[in-house]
Amino acid sequence: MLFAITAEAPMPKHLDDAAIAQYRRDGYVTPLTACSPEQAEAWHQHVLRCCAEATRASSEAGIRQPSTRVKPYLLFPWAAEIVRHPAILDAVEDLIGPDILVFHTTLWWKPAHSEGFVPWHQDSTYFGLAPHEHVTAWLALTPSTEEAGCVTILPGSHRHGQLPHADRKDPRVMLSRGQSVAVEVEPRAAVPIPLQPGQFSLHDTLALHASQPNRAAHDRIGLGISYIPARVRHVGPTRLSATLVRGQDTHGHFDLEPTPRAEADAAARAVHADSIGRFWTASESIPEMSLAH
Ligand SMILES: O=C(O)CCC(=O)C(=O)O
Repeated sequence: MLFAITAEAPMPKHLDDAAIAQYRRDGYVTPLTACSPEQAEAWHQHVLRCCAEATRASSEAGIRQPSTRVKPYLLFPWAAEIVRHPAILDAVEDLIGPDILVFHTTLWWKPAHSEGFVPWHQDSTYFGLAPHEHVTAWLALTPSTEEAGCVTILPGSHRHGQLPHADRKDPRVMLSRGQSVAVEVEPRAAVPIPLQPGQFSLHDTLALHASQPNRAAHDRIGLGISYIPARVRHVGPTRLSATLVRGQDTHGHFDLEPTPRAEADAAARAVHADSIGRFWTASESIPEMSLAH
């Protein structure tokens, strides 16, 4: 008797087939659970302890993104734990496979009753990565409701490919250069992504998304974590760094970053400064990247 040998798709670890199909079709999937509300609250307290002072000082100086809110997983062991959380990595693995790097992370902090907002944009615009397989996980540490200005997404927009972006000179824009997609977006087609603390969403790097000001009485705080499969490379001349969080890196497209051993100690600060320094250097050589987050 002859047997046909077929390669079976691996069993999903977190997402079911319907969720994977939704991600491929709509460019996002939500809500998913990473951890308990108590764990999210513990991380929230670390954010307040480690990042509040820099956030206040930067906001007074007109800096949109203080450095402790960019790649915090290189400075703080608690943030290194978040980006390695098994429930998040299981879901990401279901989409991009088992060899996973963290390329970037932004702590998105919208104070209560504040005017800051995020215009429609695609993450792909400012990362200079190819192919476009990067997945953003957005993890809520406080309630991210419509009133609090949760992330809103345009379903299916990832299928239009890379769209042109332009700088937007509006001080309320929370992206570092005020970048915004240069096409009209029909707001009625947009879908809000409310999340409770400990829940996360996943969106495709080409999916158009935005968020409104925080009209709620509480700060809206979450982390946008950029995961890439190890096969993805940076297209510019600058050699960038990234963190291997699962599997193996047999491609060597990035210098691998170490895990912080102590909170913002000298070694962690040096690694962090080197990593974000390279990122800004790279952004000067790639026109799209110059619109960096
Ligand atoms: O947190 C927000 O409001 C925006 C998040 C975002 O643009 C992202 O995670 O890519």
